[in-house]
Amino acid sequence: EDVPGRHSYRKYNNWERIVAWTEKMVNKHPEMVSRIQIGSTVEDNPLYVLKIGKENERRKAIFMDCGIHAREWVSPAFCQWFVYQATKTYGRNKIMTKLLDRMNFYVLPVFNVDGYIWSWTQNRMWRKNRSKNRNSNCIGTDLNRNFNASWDSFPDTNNPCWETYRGPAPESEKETKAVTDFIRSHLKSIKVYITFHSYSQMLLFPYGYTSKLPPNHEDLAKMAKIGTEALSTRYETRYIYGSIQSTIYPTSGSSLDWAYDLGIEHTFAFELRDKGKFGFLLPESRIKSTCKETMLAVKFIAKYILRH
Ligand code: ING
Ligand code: ZN
Repeated sequence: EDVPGRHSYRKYNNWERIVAWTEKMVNKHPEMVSRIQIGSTVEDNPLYVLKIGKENERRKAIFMDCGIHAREWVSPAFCQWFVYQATKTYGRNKIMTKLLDRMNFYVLPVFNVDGYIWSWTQNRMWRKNRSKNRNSNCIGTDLNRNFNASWDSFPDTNNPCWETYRGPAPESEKETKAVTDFIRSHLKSIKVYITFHSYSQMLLFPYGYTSKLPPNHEDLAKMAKIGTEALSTRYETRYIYGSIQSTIYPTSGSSLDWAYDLGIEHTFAFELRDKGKFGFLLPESRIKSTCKETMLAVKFIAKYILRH
C-alpha cells in the first residue's frame, strides 16, 4: 500500500490521487457509493461529494465536509478514512451495517480544492481559497467566513490580506455556493452537518457569531460530551467541547452557524489533533490513530440521530 505516488490511507494524498481514489471507490462499491459533482472551483477544479448508502433520497442523511482550510491536511485524510471504513465494514460491523441500511452519508473530501493544491505545490501553510480580490494584490477568501450567517459582523474578516477575509459578499465564492446549493436542495433529509478542521482537539457547536445559546444547546452539549468520551476510549486523546464562541473564539460567516440557522439542528465542527506540538504539520504516523478515534465520535453521533 505504501508505494510512493500511490494513494494510501496512512499518508497525505495530493488532489490528483484523491480524484483517482473517488473513482476507485465508486467502481469498487457501485451499489453503495456514488460520486456527485456539486460544482467547480475558481480554478475550475471539480467539487465532488461521495454519497454512501443505498439509493433512497427520503432517508435521514449526514453531510460531512473536510478540507475547507487548505493546510489542515489531516481533515481530508479523515474523510477518506471514513469512506473506506464505511464501505469495508458494511456487512461485518453491526453498527456500520445498521447505519448504512438506514441512512445516507454525503462526504465532501476536499472543500477547498484550489487551496489544497496550493498547499501542496507552493505554500504548505495556505488557508484560504485562491480567488482574486478587487483592489488588492492579496489572494483568497476564507471559505469559513463566507457563509450567510451574520456575515461581516466582526472586523477581523474585512481585510483581503488577512487569513480570515470574508470575501466581498456572502456566498461570493464558487466553492461556498456549490456547498450551500447542495445542502439546500437536500435539506429534507440532512439531519446532521459535520465539518472537520485541525487542530486543537475540540468538538464545537453553534454559535460563533453570538454568545446566545441555540434552543437545543442541552442536546448538543450532551451529544458532544458522549461523543468526546467515545473518542477518548481508544487512545485517551482529550477533547474539550462547547459553543464556538465560548470554546475557541467569536467568528461570523462560518459554515457551522449557517447550517444550524438553515434548520439542521445537529451541527458540529471537529478540531482534530493535535494541540499544537505539530499543529497543521501533524506527522503521517499519526493519521491512522487520529482517524480511528474520530470515527468513534462520528459513529456515536450517527447512531444518536437514528434513535431520535
Ligand atoms: N478553526 C476554525 C476557524 O474557522 C471554527 C474554528 C470552526 C470557527 C467552526 C467556526 C466554525 O477559525 C480553524 N483552525 O480553522
Ligand atoms: Zn480550519
